Amino acid sequence: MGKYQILAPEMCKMPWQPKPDGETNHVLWRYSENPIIGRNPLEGGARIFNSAVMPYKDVFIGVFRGEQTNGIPYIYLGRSDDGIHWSFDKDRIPFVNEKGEPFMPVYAYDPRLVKVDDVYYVIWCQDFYGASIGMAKTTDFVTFTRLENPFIPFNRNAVLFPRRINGKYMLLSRPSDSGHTPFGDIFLSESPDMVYWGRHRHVMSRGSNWWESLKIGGGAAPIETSEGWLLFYHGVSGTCNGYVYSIGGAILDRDEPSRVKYRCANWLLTPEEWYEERGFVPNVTFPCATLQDPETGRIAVYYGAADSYVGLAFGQVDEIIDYIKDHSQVSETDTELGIR
Ligand code: BMA
Repeated sequence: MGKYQILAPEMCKMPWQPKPDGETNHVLWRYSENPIIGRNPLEGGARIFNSAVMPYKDVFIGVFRGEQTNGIPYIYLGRSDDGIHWSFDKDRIPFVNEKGEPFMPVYAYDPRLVKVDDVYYVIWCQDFYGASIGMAKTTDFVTFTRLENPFIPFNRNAVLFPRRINGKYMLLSRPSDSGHTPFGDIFLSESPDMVYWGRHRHVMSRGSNWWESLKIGGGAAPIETSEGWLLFYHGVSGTCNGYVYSIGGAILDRDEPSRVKYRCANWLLTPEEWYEERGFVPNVTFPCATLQDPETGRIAVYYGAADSYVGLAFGQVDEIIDYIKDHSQVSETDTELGIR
């Protein structure tokens, strides 16, 4: 047993590679065979990135942002035995409405996949007369029924918690504008039924640190640990040559997750490799999912790279939490409840 416990279901197998010798600057280290998904991964799809995976039965399943060859993003279903080598359905996920009739979004990107109770929820960004959040549920990965859109425009980067807290579903989101938003902070909303959302709270604002000074947004579904909810998020810096997206880490209070207990002043991963620095949009590392094993404390982070590829990075829960705590810098707007 390690120092901190991951409070999540057991994982029978998960992708893993030990930390390379001499690795000093990273508590998240990259899989040596990255990127795990390259260009033109499916017919009619030029790039897959910013995607989310989960264990399902005895394999892995995932929802993948596929940029079609006409440039419009959509969500595709993928399956894998090992979490590394993926095969994709040829067709886009066929969303339906509650009557079972086809109900496809105009476009769909940056999907997250989270299981709460016995239901799998897909959450993404879509057009709702402006960019906002779309949601659907499935129990069998065959029928995907869309739910009411939780928020009016403009909003992005919605991330659901993997369990209810005090009986309520909890969703992080990042209110924004209609374009390549040059600002953004993370908020929390709760719902009794996944339809009506309210009791909104501020969680944390863009940081005083350079790498996350422009905007931030939720990344992977928070991981429950004995120390709090471990959140991997993205932080953006606006350089003279464009945005740079890095991966940050914070720990939220377990019962009141709008309170930030620790927030790492340093990035955990930033564009350094060719597949992160070079692509359709250079200098992007964008986390959307993790796999974690309570038994060994291993964590695998799936991230989009340069809006062109999917990368995989690994870490150990004890080392990640200690690093976040040792380099934590929290402000009053981080630690307070977040209501004014
Ligand atoms: C954000 C989102 C992400 C994308 C990133 C970098 O606004 O659109 O999908 O990875 O920009 O282009």
